[in-house]
Amino acid sequence: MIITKEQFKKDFEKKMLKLYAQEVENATIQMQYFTLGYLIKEYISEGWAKTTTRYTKYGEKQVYYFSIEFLLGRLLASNLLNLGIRNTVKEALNEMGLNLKSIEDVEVDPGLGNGGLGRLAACFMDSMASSGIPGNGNGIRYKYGLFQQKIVDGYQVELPENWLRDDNVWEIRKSDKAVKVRFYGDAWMKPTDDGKLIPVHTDYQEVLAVPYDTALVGYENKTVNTLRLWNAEVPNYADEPRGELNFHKVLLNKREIESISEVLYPDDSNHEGRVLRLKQEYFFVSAGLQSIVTQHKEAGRPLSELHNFVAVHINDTHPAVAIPELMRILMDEEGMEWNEAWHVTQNTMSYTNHTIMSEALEKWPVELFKDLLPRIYLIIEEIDRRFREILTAKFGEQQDQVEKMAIISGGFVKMAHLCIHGTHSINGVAKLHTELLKSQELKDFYMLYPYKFNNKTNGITHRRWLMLANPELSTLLDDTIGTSWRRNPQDLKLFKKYKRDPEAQRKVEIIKQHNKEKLAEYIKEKNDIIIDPNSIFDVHVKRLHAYKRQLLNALHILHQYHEILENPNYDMVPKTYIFAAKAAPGYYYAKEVIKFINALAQQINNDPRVKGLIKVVFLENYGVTLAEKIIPASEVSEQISTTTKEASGTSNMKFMMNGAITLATLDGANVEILEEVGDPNIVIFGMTEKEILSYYRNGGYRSREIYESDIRVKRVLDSLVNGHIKGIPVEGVDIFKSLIDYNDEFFVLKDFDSYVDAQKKIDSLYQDRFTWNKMSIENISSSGVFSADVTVMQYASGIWDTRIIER
Ligand code: GL2
Repeated sequence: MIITKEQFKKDFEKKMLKLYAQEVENATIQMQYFTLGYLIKEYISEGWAKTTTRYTKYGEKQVYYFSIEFLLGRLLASNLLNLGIRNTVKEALNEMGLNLKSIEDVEVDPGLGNGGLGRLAACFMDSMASSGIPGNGNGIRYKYGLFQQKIVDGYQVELPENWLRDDNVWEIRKSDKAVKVRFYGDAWMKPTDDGKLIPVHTDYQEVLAVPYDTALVGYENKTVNTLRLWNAEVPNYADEPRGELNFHKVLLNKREIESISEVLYPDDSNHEGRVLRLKQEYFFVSAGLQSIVTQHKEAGRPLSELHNFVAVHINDTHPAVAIPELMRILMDEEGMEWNEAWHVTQNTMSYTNHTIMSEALEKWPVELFKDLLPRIYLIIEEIDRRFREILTAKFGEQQDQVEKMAIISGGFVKMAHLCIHGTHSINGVAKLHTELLKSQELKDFYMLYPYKFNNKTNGITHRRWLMLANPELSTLLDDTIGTSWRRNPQDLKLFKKYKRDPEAQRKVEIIKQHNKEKLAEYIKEKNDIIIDPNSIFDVHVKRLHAYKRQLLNALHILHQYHEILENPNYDMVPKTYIFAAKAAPGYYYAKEVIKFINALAQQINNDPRVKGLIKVVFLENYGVTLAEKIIPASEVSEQISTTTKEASGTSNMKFMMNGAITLATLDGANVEILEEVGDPNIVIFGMTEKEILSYYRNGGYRSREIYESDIRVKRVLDSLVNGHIKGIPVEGVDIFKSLIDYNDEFFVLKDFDSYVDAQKKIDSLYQDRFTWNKMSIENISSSGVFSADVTVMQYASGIWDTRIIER
């Protein structure tokens, strides 16, 4: 949009008066934030309304991205950016004596996601709007987002994240679009006089799903898409027929009903199998599908053509009940026959798999499922029965193969199997991951439905992760290669030819230095640790999980510590190791690793013998906002998961885009990063996929042998249990045991030697400034292909079959 500073100032003053009866000069920073937020929402609303009308009028195929998480991050800055008015607003505010950055810092970061999966959904939303794809999000409006993490005495403590405490300026409650979702009760097929069977569902509990819509503003285009998040509420019983009123029951159920959208499950790697989780899943899926079908009908379109107008994307298996739920709506409510309903459903739905970790694969006990969703269960039973027919036709006598692939089997409903059978497309999130799905985890299904499988490597939005997070680098890019990269991130490759240019190199280095200084200030303020902005900033930020191997990093730091203690003349490039990670509250081992890292930090940072050669920092409460501070200041990006375990990773892409050098195993999208930047511009270590798979087939390796034969490993591990590292009497022993007695499931010791070498390589590369800066520029300029704009275009053409309306 176009607005002058003068007009903006007028609007701002007027809005402030209206909201607070206050002159700008007397407004608190909170008032400034809410005034600006509401004003920007008004600016957005015209384009939003127009986009909605355009979609309905022209019948463009709509994508609905169903996801149990949307980790958006703060919206004020990104809305201003995408509207194209951030500079004008900044200057106008300045002239009024206000500071945009401080105002932006008032916004709460709504943590409606755990990590990569939820953040990917948010990047896709931004990219769909920016690429003119008619794409909507559908999810849950959790009252409490992911817990706030405090570190107390080195331990993680969780506090509730009440992000809705103050007003949320971005959402609009749409009570008139509320729908009802049914749980529990009895469902059966009742024979009719003319010999048919009709479904009956009685004694159910009804929950009112009220949508809250948030605008998703496209970058300097005319598209404003919608993220619809559902809130669970008690239905208004005044609307019920009198005979069915039962206030007492309703009030008793109030707590139970509201708990559905109360809190996000804080575990991203474990399927817990709790009934509340299944309730959440069905709740937002049913509500979303009901509203989609209603809209489709209101537009006067036949339901038999739903799939020509609507694509529903199932983000991981959490929304898998969308398959039987759409069947239910089409058959029970709209009277469609099974075969036609199945055709429409399969062609509407597509599914992304985000992990090969078996503990994360959802399966629900039949009894629990049947009890909560009796009608949906009946439909799944029928889907399973028909699927078994297909399987039997293929495998004949091999009943064990049929059983293995069935949807309901061994007393469980297997959601991934449901997704594979019930959709027309299944994709992995990086080349390696997709290959592993096809050759290992989902091999049987790949043999059955090879045409359904495809890869869509993840991506990130360069608007948030470069333009907003790293304004200085963005300006340098504008000055050097022009501004086309802002619209077409693949144009970042134009920067490549400057990799040897002394001036460009110097500027990239200065910008990194500024960002490091800012982070150093933040660390001083938050952790009261003084770090050297001239040291290497080596950064490991992501969820804490054994497979992500923060432990390998920490053990290496401990090893370096030993080296320094043993050799007072030890020479190394000073290094600051920065960690940030939340652990799932019930993930005991991960929390022990957090304590270990903090104990290590405490000891090393306060040991004068280390002479400042190493500093270790653990920043609390990792989330989108913190990532925006850390990533632009990073020089080494730790992507060191056990090969085969990280489906893709996305922070690896963000770091690369900000000029950090990736220190990585050949896992997930790291493989593709290597392909893009080339061998000299990344540091790879560790076991290959083939080696890992062969060890897994043969029951692992003998970690004790490494402990006994490698004196560095022995020295490190012994100091976990002999009191050398203070403050971890229990944790040290548990970690020791996990590595030695339980045979090091994630190959930490097996990769130790190669990691030590890789770290040495980083040090020597860093000392050669020309080489390092050149590598940094190579990384920035090769990062464009990892823009989510590229990824969503591939989804649009390869899966959803949507047209791009405008850019
Ligand atoms: C994840 C994968 O672990 C991660 O590698 C991937 O980048 C993201 C997005 O595809 O999905 N799967 C998952 O359950 N979470 C992830 O981050 N939480």
